[in-house]
Amino acid sequence: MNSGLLAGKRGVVLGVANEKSIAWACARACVDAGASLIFSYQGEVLEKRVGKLIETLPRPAPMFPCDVGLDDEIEAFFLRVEEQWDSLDFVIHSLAFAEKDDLKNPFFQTPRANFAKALDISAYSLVAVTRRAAPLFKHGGSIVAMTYYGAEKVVPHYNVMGVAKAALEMSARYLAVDLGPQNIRVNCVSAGPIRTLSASAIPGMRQLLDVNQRVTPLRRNTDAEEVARSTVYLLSDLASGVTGEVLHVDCGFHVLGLFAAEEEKELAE
Ligand code: NAD
Ligand code: IMJ
Repeated sequence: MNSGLLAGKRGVVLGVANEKSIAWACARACVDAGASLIFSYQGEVLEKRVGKLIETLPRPAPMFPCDVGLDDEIEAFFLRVEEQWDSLDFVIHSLAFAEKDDLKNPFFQTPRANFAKALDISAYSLVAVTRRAAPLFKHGGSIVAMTYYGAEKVVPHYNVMGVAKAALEMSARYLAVDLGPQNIRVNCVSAGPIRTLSASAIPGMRQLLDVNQRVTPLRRNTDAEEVARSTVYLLSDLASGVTGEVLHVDCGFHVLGLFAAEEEKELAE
């Protein structure tokens, strides 16, 4: 379907945990579009699971550990990438972390250490990874980071993750300016709510998805595959003039002021 858009390009995918991960949908779409990939995984628990998934791809792809909270692991990961390839074309950043309690309790209760960790893993990691990857982009490059509407407006329970995503989006803009002269583009994809591991234990997720599908302009929820196809676009030369952008792939939710569909129903009553 996207065949050829990424033909001959080499990319790194950060953030696959299981078959529902947005990173995994992106990986499949990238391979579909002709790219070669290297995967990272976080910790031994995920090694087996990510390994099994990679085996299902039509072409083999290496995977190496990378906890983005550790500079040494980022360094070791990119040394392994350099052993495989002499240049790189893209990076997909599809990871986030906040303590579970902080996605449940009121935002103002977030402890200092948890706030720092959420910002470190979810936002600073983009800066650290971009800095290490930049010298590998020998013919320009494209970086895409996953974000969410909770960066722009208050979403119940998103709390410190919203603050971290605001930092991620702004970091992407500063990185776009720093690296633009080297033809390295940095963009975000703001995905609508999708049932993944990171969204499963969230209080009220079922209701949110239910309301979301009734109120979005497209009258449905977003799926990981359409997020992946937009990611392929941003990674590809089709988006050669696009940097510092946040592309909403949320069935239009972000344009709403009031929930028009619900309003219509009430007005009709
Ligand atoms: P997921 O649980 O499948 O992916 C999250 C990933 O983050 C996991 O692979 C996990 O290993 C990784 N991770 C966490 N801490 C890490 C660390 N220290 N080092 C390395 N990796 C680490 O869930 P997902 O929904 O696919 O999330 C991917 C991205 O998409 C995240 O940035 C998330 O904020 C974003 N996003 C998700 C949704 C949604 O509704 N699911 C919506 C918009 C944006
Ligand atoms: C997460 C929390 C609260 C509300 C939420 C979400 N909504 C959505 C999400 C409405 C869509 C999912 N999302 C966009 C995320 O970025 C999730 C990040 C996340 C999830 C967890 C759960 C398990 C854990 N830590 C986490 N850290 C980050 O321990």
